[in-house]
Amino acid sequence: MVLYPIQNNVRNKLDISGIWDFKCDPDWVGEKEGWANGLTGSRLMAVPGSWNEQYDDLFGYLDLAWYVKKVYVPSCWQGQRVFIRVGSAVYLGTVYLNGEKIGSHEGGHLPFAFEITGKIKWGEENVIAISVENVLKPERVPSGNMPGSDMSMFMATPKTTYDFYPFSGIHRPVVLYSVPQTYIEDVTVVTTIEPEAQVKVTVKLNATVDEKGSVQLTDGKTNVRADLTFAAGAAEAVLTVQNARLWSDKDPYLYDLTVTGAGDSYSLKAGIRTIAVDGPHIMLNGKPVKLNGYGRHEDFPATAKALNLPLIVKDYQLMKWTGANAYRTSHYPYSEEEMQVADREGMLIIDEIPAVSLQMADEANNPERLRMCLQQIEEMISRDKNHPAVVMWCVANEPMPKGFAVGAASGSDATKEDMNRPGKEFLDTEMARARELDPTRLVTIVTVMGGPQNWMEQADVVCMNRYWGWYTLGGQLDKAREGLGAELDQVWDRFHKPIIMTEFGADTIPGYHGKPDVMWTEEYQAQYIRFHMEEAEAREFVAGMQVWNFADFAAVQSLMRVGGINHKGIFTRVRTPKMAAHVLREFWVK
Ligand code: GCB
Repeated sequence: MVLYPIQNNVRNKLDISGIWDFKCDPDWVGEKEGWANGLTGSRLMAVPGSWNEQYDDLFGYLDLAWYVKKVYVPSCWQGQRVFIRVGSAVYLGTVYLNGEKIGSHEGGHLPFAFEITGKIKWGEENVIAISVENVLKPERVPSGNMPGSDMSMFMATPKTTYDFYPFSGIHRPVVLYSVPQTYIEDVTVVTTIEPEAQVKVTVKLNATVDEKGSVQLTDGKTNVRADLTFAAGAAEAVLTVQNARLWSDKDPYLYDLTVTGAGDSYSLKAGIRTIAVDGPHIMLNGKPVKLNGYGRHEDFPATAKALNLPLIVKDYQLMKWTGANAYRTSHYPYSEEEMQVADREGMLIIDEIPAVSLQMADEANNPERLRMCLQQIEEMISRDKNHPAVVMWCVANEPMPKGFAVGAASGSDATKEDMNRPGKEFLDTEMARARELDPTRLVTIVTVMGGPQNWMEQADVVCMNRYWGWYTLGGQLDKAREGLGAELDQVWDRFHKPIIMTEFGADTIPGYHGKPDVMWTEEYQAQYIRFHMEEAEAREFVAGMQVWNFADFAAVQSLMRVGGINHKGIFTRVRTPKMAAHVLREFWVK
């Protein structure tokens, strides 16, 4: 059901995004008053879009709202099963058809679909309503409105525990799609390259039937085909590809894979590649690769967190101009459309669930949060498992330890580690689940500066967010450089695993200059980036440098964030380069 909907000669797809009717429901009366049948006193709202950036009076609105649209379902779809699918609704979305509640989904940034076959009115308009609510709550992932949050000093309003604006609404397309009565529910593609390139395809039907089918891989020159014999709805085939052209960041070569069975057909792109670690290296197709690039956000004026196709193309152009070959989907899975672009353009993706800055000391809420994280891990992996671009699953960004202090150096001391055992259990459970679901990729968590080091023990790659020269030793670049070097060496000595610096950055107001190069100037950011790159180049075990952030982005309003913006971007929010972009080019465009 999570398979990306496609149009082919069997399946149908109708994108019903556009301008919808919209109304806020701060008193939660909509369901009782039948708003699912239509809204009175509504206003226009773009879907996809975040409501907060479309109207100023909705900027701070983080509550319940309704979207309504009337649509025909084409009568030629009769006889097929019809679904409604929402690409992302932050945080909780509930779908209604012709006034009847169909289903709800919790957790933003991941798709959900509900079958509506028996409920459609053929030959007339159907009323589709989607209510979305984004109340910040301590037990949610990510969390908000924490009583006495450790971070409250930084985060003024709204009360997130994380450093980006909690944009709300339907952020990705809403589509109707249809499939045959018996249909292909899931396809899993796993590739190996030794001793010969093989593509293993596992297919699941929605019904436990015995059927016949086939799988075909082609690039126009090579054609490999195998029969599929479904037993109780499941089948598997292994295709051996002679003289395979492998997928990599430098040559993102894709084949077309088509699966047929039980009268259904589904196609996707497949790249043949392997990913592993070996000592200090991350190995792509058996060769060391560095994951250089950025932490990013889905963020832009007016569109906020919504799918913005021209922006994706533009951002890829700019990332490539700086020489980047990788990024992390900080701090939530990005759109499916963007993951398709990553496959085609050869970006190496660290794919992250929305578990950003969970406060591990708040043990009362951890069981509920863990349940949500495990759901998000399952949904992310089932959505993205067939993208060759995705090489690593990240199951937490900066989980916050007990006794966390800003500016503290990374601690290896036993007391800190002991005190933080419940947090470690939480994170180990997440990593184990990700590995169980997908043993073919790397698994990691991203740690905060000053956190307990043993939290990183189970990660395949040590991913560290460090702010030497910003939150620690700000304005003292020489000392910061020493601190960074010493910490990198110590972490390597302890774990002997590849290290990626998944964040390092300095807030920089575009056009703000200074000599001497003081904090917030473009010169300071350029020097800060330069020393990090030099320290990394001197160490083989640094397997990637990912600057925080690719572009300035909307944060919450606080004393730390000028104009409500996190200014650590290498590009501004509207994508003009700062001086530091040229420094990155020196290191990455070779
Ligand atoms: C971090 C967080 C990121 C913030 C960044 C900052 O460590 O992971 O979400 O935006 O620091 O700029 O403070």
